[in-house]
Amino acid sequence: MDCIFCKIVAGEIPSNKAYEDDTVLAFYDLEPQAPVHILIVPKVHIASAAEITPENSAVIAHIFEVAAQLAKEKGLDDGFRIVNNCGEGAGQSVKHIHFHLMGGRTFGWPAG
Ligand code: DGP
Repeated sequence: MDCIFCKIVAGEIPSNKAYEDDTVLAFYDLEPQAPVHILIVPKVHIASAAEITPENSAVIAHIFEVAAQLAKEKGLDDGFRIVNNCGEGAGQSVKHIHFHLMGGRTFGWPAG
């Protein structure tokens, strides 16, 4: 499958890892939008948040546990943002579900 994040998970494309276990990989975003900007992905290929089902949602819950743990480890005590872009219209450029964990600055709402 021609999926860049599957290749990162497989180690075929290098990444700067922040966390890894049996089901999840977290690595630093190539184009950081905040002082801390980590992508958290399931190792299994799920194309987008629109593909979450009762059968695969356990790993999504686990991703949020990993996000909380990483936020603590990275000292994001003033707050952090978790973003998922779902679909091209929402700005999803890589079709392997991923959650942006961003912190170290203040954020606007709904954008910025
Ligand atoms: P999104 O636009 O939500 O699909 O976010 C995709 C993010 O993935 C974007 O912030 C840039 C990042 N990205 C794309 N290719 C690579 C890569 O090869 N390595 C890393 N570390 N990040 C990548």
